[in-house]
Amino acid sequence: MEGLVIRTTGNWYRVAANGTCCECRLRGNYRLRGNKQTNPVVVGDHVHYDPQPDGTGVITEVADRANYIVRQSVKLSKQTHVLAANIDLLCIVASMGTPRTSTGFIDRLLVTAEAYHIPACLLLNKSDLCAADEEHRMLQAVVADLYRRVGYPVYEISALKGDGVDQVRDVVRGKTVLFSGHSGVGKSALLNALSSGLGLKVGAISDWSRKGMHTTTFTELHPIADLDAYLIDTPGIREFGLVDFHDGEFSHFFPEMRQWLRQCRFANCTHRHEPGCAVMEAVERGDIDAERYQSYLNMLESLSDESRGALR
Ligand SMILES: Nc1nc2c(ncn2[C@@H]2O[C@H](COP(=O)(O)OP(=O)(O)O)[C@@H](O)[C@H]2O)c(=O)[nH]1
Ligand SMILES: [Mg+2]
Ligand SMILES: [Zn+2]
Repeated sequence: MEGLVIRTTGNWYRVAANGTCCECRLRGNYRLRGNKQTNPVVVGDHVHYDPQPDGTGVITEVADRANYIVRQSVKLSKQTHVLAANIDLLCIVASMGTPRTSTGFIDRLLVTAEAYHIPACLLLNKSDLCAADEEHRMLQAVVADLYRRVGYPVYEISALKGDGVDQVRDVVRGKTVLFSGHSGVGKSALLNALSSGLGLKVGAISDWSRKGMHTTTFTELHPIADLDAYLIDTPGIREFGLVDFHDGEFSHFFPEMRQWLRQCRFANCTHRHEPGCAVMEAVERGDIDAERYQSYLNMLESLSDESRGALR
């Protein structure tokens, strides 16, 4: 049987096929691809499985992935954690209210999406709070403008009031979409607003889970028949480790930098301090946003920290 992995918990994989679900295990001698990945089967994987007499299944094959998105499972460890596979769109859910999402965090997710060739858009949720909060309103306007100028679609929405939800429905229609962002920004509330039948738990975040223990949380893919879509709700992400990156690459994952890269005096310019750097000149002219450039520098910095850590 062929099916789609919609949920993984420990050694069990829930596989959807022909409108039903089968709880599957991985064949005992299944060879892990590489040994750096902690999870061989993830949500979004297409698998082949053999039904067993007891109603469970045994996964015998995992189809090649069109793409996947990875994060580090533990900071500074070499192990990586694949979040999901075969994704058509990454929706970054952010909030300028509480909790406030930093542009640095948004940039890390965007760079990750660029690196894995996954189109991304930004959903600024909790827009209803703008009316009563001047700071929220100003911040949201600045952030929306920043990412629109880079070229990313930005939607200012309210999962609570339903504002902009129809627009998001059109964006996700027919796609497999990964929703990502910190705990508490409203991912589950948004998915519920997109599809009334879902009934996901909203706001049920206890203090200990905020501190990064993700033993009881899991990534789940929800088939939404009337949207012909698969929506993936992730547990809140605190850290997004930059894995599989090399120093010179980052600038290519900032769309607004790409056009200047070939004009730097040195072919191996890191755009930090080199004379004749076209990127730094573009920052000075305001053609590249200073905050985005700062994110770029921070990523270079944390990359070297992370690889130093991995060497220990
Ligand atoms: N004011 C406001 N609150 C929201 C909105 N969306 C979600 N919330 C609230 O934010 C909290 C976290 O929502 P939840 O969906 O659980 O966030 P998640 O951790 O990203 O899944 C809950 O108390 C929600 O009621 C919104 O658009 N406006
Ligand atoms: Mg949630
Ligand atoms: Zn340069």
